[in-house]
Amino acid sequence: MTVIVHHLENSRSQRVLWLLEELGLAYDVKRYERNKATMLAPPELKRVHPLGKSPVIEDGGTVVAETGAILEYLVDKAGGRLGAPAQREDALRYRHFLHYAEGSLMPPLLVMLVLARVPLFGKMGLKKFRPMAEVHFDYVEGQLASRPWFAGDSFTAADVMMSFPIEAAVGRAGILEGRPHIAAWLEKIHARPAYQKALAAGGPYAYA
Ligand SMILES: N[C@@H](CCC(=O)N[C@@H](CS)C(=O)NCC(=O)O)C(=O)O
Repeated sequence: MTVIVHHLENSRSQRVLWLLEELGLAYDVKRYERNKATMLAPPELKRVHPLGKSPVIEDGGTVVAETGAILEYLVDKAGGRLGAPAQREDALRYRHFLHYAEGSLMPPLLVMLVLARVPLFGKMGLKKFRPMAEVHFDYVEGQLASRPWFAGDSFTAADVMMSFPIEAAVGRAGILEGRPHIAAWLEKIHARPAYQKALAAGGPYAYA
């Protein structure tokens, strides 16, 4: 069954296209543009899922929303490829990063995005807030200094999951200075043929 990806330009759903390419699963992309003034998704997305956010996929009659849940669904569909590694420590790290990406790393980036748009006090808020975000950026750098991929020695869906917050952090917070392992990991993922194919399939993506 061909998976339909409801894909919003310049968004987290780029990860879904990338994983589909890595897994070699058949998919069609339904593209949506953001409202130019609010940057929100268009109302049509609410017809697919009540949250009206992207990504959302349809597979036959099944609708799945939330990136982490979608990636797990696709890994299952591909018979477990690029999913949890066999070794216990790697499998635990795999699960950790699958949740950490949206659960812990994205929230400070969202705060920074909002503060950057607040006139006057935003700048001051950003300065106060920055050290809290730095804890995360240093943590990620330390993890990538210890092993080549987030779960261990092999590329997994956890790397796909971590791509958007890291790309967003580079764009919003300029995190690469003094963090060579994040920079090297980004170079590696961007060079993957599946990543490049997904970029071509998805259209505008300001973070690559
Ligand atoms: N945690 C959710 C977040 C979904 C989300 O907020 N998606 C953004 C795209 S980056 C969106 O649809 N924004 C448009 C809007 O909120 O209207 C996930 O990972 O799927």
